[in-house]
Amino acid sequence: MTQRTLVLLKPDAVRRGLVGEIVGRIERKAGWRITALELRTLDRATLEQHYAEHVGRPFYEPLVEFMQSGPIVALVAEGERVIEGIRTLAGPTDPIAAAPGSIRGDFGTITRENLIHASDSEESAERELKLFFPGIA
Ligand code: FUP
Repeated sequence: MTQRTLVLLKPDAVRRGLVGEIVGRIERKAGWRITALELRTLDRATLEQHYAEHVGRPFYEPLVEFMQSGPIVALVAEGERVIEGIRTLAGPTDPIAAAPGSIRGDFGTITRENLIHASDSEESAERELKLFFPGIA
């Protein structure tokens, strides 16, 4: 089943020079393709929409601040079961709980700075692709 998903390489990944490393892991999966990619700085309005489900949680404000703290890389990946697949490459939200070999497990320590966002379902992917890449969705 071919799918499309939205990936964000968060400000910590860009600051630490891990863009090539993370994009490389996505590119090396057989048959997956990156069909859009851009370095950009996010505004608050976009982040409020993106993280709407987390409004009111204690980590929400620091998360929105952190996501505006520097440029991110937004990309679209396409391929066989890519939504589930990139979530597997990323690992669980808490990088200490994430297995070595996953992106968060290999490079992260604290939950807020967990390097990567990837859509978690077909519905989220559709919504997030429209938000970040309205031209292609
Ligand atoms: P994920 O789907 O793994 O990206 O994680 P969530 O959608 O649950 O959370 C989105 C982001 O909120 C995480 F990537 C990091 C941040 N977060 C915290 O800072 N603290 C928490 O306790 C949970 C999430």
